[in-house]
Amino acid sequence: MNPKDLSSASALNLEHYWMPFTDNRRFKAKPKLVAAAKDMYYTTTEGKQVLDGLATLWCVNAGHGRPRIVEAIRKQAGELDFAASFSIGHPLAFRLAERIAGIAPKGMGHVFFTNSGSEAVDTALKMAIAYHRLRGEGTRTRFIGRERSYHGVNIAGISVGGVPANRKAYSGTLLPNVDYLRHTHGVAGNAFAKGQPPNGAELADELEQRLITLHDPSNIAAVIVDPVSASGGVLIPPRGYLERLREICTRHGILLIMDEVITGWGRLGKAFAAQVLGVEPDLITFAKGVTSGAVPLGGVMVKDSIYDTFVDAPGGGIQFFHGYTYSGHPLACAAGIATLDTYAEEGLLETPAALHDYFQQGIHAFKGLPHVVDCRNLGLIGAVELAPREGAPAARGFEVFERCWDKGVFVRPVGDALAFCPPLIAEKKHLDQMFGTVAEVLTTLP
Ligand code: PXG
Repeated sequence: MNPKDLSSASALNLEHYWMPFTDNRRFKAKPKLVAAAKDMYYTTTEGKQVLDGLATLWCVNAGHGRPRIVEAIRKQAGELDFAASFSIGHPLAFRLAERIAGIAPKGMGHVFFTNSGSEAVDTALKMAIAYHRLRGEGTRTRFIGRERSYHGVNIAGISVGGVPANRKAYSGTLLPNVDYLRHTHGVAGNAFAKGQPPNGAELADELEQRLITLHDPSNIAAVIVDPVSASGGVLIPPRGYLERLREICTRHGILLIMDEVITGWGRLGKAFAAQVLGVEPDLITFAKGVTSGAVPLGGVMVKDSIYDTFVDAPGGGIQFFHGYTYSGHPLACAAGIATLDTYAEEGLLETPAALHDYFQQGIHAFKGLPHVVDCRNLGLIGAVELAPREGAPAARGFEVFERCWDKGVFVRPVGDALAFCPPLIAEKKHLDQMFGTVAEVLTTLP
C-alpha cells in the first residue's frame, strides 16, 4: 500500500484511542504515525523512512513485511479463519507446537499457547502451583520474582515483576505471596562490560541464604526471572548467576521459570537464551518473536515431566482448568510456522558471531561520548545508559528518542538507558545508521 494513500496525521481524529504505555497528551500534540513497514524500515504517514532499531517492541526479529509470513496469514484467513482448541482442534496448532518443540531446549517438548507474554506469565505461574499440588506439595504457593524484571502487565505479572512504575498504583492489589531477589545491575567492576559482566554471581545466593531460609522451601512454587531484563533497562546477567539460581532451585524442588518473551527467537544467538547461557529452566514463557510480531501469540514451553504430571494425573477429565478463547488461533499459528520457516531459511536463530561483534563494537563506541555512564550488550540486544538530568529522570532518554525519530531512527528509551534491539536481518549498514544517528544526537544534547 502506498503510504501516501493513508490519512496523514492532520486528517485523523486522535482523541478516541487511549494509547497504551504512552503520554497520550504529548503524543497527540506531536504524533509519530507509521503507515507501512518493510524489512528494516517504517514509512511514516508523511512518507519518511525510519529505521526500526528496536524490532518495534523487541519482537519483529525477521524484519517487517516478510513475504512468507504475509502470504501465510493471507492464505490462512481465507481457509480457516478461526477454530478453538477446547476439545476440538485444528492441525496448525499441533504443527506449530511440534516445530517449537524441535528447537526448544532438550526435554521441553510441550507447548501451551496464549495470545501474549502477559498471559504466558500468568499461565506459567498457574502451572507451577497446579503442578506442585498434583504431586502432593500443595503448600508450594509462593513465588520469587526479582527487582527490575518485567513480566507483563497482568496482576500476576506485575506482582512477580520488579518495575516500580508498573506496580505503584496497584500496591494493595498485588498477589500477596511473593518475595524478591535483588536485581543484578550496578555491581562494582561491571560498568562497560562486554557481554556477560564478570561480577555478581553471588547475588543468586540470597535466594537460598535469605529467601528460602525465611519462607522454607516447602512453601515456594517457583522462581521467575527474565534472563536479560530488557524493559528493566537491558540488564545482562552476570556470569554464573543464572547457573547458581538453577542449582539452588533444583536443590529445593523449586521450579525455575525463564521469561524469554524478549530473549527467545534468536535474540542472543540461539533459539533461546537458555541454550546460549547453558541453563535448563523448567518452564519458558515466550511471545513476540514467535510470529515476528505479525500476529499476537505467546505461550509456555514446559519440561516433559511437567506435562506428564498433568496428563497422567489420576481421575481423568480436564487436567488444567486454563486456556484462552484464542489459544492456538489459526492465524497466529500460520504466522508462527511461516516465521520459523523464515528463521530457518535465513539462519536468523543463529546469527553470525561477526554480526554480534560488530554490534558490540557499535555499543561500546559510545564510551566517552557526552552523558554516557554505561554500555552493555549480549547477542543482538544492548543499551547505552545516560546520566539523568538533575531532577528530571528519564527526560534525557526521551529527548534522544524524539530527536532520533526526527532523524529517521527509532530507538527506545528505558528511563535514561537507550535500548538497541534491531531485527535479526540487520546488516552492518543498518547498525552504522542506528548507532551513528544516536551518537550525533548525543553530541548536541543538553
Ligand atoms: N515478559 C517479558 C520479559 C516482556 O518483555 C512481557 C512478558 C509481556 O508480554 P506482552 O505480550 O503481554 O506485552 C514482556 C513484554 C517496553 C515494553 O516498553 C516491553 C514489553 C511490552 C510492552 C512494552 O519495553 N515486553
